[in-house]
Amino acid sequence: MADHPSFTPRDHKAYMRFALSLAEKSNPQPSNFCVGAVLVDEAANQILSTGYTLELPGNTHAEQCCLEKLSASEAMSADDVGTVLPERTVLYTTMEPCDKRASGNLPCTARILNTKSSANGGVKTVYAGVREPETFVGENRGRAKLEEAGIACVHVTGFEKEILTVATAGHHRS
Ligand code: HJL
Ligand code: ZN
Repeated sequence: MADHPSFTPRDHKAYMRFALSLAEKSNPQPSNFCVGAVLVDEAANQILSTGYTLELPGNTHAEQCCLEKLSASEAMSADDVGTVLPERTVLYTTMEPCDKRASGNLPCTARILNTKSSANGGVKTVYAGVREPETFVGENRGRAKLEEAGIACVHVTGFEKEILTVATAGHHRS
């Protein structure tokens, strides 16, 4: 497993700051947001996986990279990644998971919901740093869908300005 930094248990701001440092690694584009994400076993206080926008080949999102890197490391299909998630798995992401993608690719909300059907119940809580700006797909219903399915969504405050600056670094300014 990759070497990950360690933080005080449930220090949400420290994990969010780490997610932001990952977002900064993403190559800015005019057509998406640069986002960072961290998948954590909250009971063991262990980082399971990390990801940032366009980290994996193709048009990939931060949360998608987190899940796909973990499934790849376990030599399993991305569809089955829920089966390796511990009981208290939580996801930190600088921007709330997408529910619609201009590209038509599978949204990250659907990927997260897909983990629910596994024995341990998949991702339990999503900690997000900002709502998604309405730039590309209008209002994001991801958070509402996650909450309707029993996945808690928590806003980690204090990084909004930095997160949005990093997220929109490749956007054309008018
Ligand atoms: C989140 C990401 C990322 C976005 N959102 N939570 N994580 N890039 O890694 C949301 C935005 C989509 C556009 C374009 N961005 O990315 O709505 O080309 O980037 O599929 O809708 O869609 P594609
Ligand atoms: Zn996404």
